[in-house]
Amino acid sequence: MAKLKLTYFDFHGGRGEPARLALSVGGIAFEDDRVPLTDWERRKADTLYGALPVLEVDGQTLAQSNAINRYVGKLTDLYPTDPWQAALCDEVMEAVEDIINKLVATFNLPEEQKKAQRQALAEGPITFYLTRLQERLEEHGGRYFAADRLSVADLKVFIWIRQLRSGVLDHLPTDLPDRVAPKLMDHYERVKNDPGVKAYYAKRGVAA
Ligand SMILES: N[C@@H](CCC(=O)N[C@@H](CS)C(=O)NCC(=O)O)C(=O)O
Repeated sequence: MAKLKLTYFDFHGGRGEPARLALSVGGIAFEDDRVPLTDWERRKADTLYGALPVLEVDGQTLAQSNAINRYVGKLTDLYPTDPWQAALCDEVMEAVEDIINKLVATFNLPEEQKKAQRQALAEGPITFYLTRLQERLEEHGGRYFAADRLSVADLKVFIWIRQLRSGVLDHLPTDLPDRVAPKLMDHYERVKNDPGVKAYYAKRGVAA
């Protein structure tokens, strides 16, 4: 088995968390390199595109979160082998990237502007993406986003919704997913109660 090192920030969530979670759920050993935010400026120049996550595989580097998710999904049997189901899995992961990018654009705004833009995002694009993801879930059987079984797409949606509900993003109502996408919340609970997901959070001493 290749030697894996996954580097990402030292918090529970974000673009690197699905791969960390997938490797843990799949029982694949990896070096979990968690970068404190205070070290980032020093380490940024050493990364391929000046951003995290990055995955090292036997000393070779892979960047871009969804490329990493697909790769670790294949290692852990959390990525569909059927080409169409794999494409559905990809679609959902890219959709989550789109909405994450809209949120990231608010991170460094002055407080009043951030508040206004986040409120507008909550009423517009976030509600829209939650609704559309819920529709896609239902179109594909209602349990999982692809191949009727857990995949990296489910983990990525779960982690995004976990972040929305956590309150770490100021000015976003934490009950928004529950209000606008109840069936997506059933999916959230399904993923949260997966034994591998539960074990991951229990080991880190945080609520799933
Ligand atoms: N398209 C990239 C985006 C990576 C990215 O922007 N990562 C953020 C953390 S989620 C980052 O490294 N931010 C710090 C910086 O840009 O200096 C991916 O999907 O991996």
